[in-house]
Amino acid sequence: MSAPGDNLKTNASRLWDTLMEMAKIGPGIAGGNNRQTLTDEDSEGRHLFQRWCEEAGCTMGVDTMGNMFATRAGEDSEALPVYVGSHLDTQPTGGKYDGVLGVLSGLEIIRTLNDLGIKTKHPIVVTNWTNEEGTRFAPPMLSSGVFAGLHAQDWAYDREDSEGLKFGDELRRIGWVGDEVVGAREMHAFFELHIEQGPILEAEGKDIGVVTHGQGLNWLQVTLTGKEQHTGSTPMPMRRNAGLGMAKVTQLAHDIAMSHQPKALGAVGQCDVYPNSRNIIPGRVVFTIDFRSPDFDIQADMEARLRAGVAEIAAELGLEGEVEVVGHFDPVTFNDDCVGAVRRAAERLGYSHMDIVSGAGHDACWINRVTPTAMVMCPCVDGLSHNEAEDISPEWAEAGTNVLFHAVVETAEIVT
Ligand code: HGY
Ligand code: MN
Ligand code: MN
Repeated sequence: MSAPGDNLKTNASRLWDTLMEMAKIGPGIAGGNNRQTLTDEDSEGRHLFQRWCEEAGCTMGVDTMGNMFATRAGEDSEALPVYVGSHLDTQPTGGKYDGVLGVLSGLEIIRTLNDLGIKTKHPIVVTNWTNEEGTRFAPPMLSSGVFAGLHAQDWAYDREDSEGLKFGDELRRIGWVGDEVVGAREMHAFFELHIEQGPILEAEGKDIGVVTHGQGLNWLQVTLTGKEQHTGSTPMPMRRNAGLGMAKVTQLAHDIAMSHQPKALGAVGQCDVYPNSRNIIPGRVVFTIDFRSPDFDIQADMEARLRAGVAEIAAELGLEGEVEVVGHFDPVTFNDDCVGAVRRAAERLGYSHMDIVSGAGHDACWINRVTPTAMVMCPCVDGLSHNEAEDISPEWAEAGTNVLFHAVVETAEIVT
């Protein structure tokens, strides 16, 4: 395949301005974003993205999970498109770049191809996957998971947020139920640019991460049920304290992850305590353990030990214990050819680069099941993400977008 000349670059200042425009929608309270999936702010961001894509001559398709597909036509209408994208939804205290860089860098590729009058054999499709974060509606990567056949749409539509609102109802409410059958689209390849969300690239002084693998993820939701009682007048031995159980299981999850260093991570990020009154012993707690590992066996061991530990702690404290898997995917190996295109692009463009395993989950982890897929990563300051202070340099955004541009265009095949 003809590789783009090393002089082919995207327009870094236009990309940066576009990122800053999108960041104005669903602003956080500390400089980041709160544009959670299926909120009015999400819809506003979608409309802005659609307007920009249509101004760039793309046609927009939307499927029944709200996934957005902006197509730039190719010269060969029979050729399957090369897809490029990520997600526009953010965490409640998210940054301006997590996901958003991957969508808007795809738009920048279209704009650059238009500027340069370059035609490609394969169409190119810029994609926004609905509900990558999974924070409002678990699991993460929900809609790319439905697209890749991992989840049924009906099951996804029934997912509820903490207020009991259903995914399908909220998608209808914001007016983004598309008419395309989800998963019907066929792809030639998929590429995703994403900030690393960890400290490795910055610490190693590398501008580009060539992502060869992705960690596996396991979200275990634990429900412990004891008895609401007066905190002041109930003798200690008589208590069935679900809050104490949560503390013990939280420590257990940490200890299990520490026993598999450096190939495991574990934490509790979300918990609900009922009735959450200062002078009532918690009668029920619901909390989620986020386990990660690049190793299948470690992932399985962590879940087994956690389940056994919950049973022991529940018995010790007189609680009922329940563990439900609310998010899961196995460790991922990305496609060699696509990874090679990313690596060649970094070399051709002269960017410092290294192979890396993605710590975070991404839509690419699911799309890799249905088409050859690879990811490009750029550093983020102090490795910080899922925090409003998430930050990247314009130079890192530029490097990541240029590498993505070359990998996508090489795969889409320039037609001279
Ligand atoms: O949880 C994740 O890894 C992703 O950021 N949703
Ligand atoms: Mn993300
Ligand atoms: Mn994220």
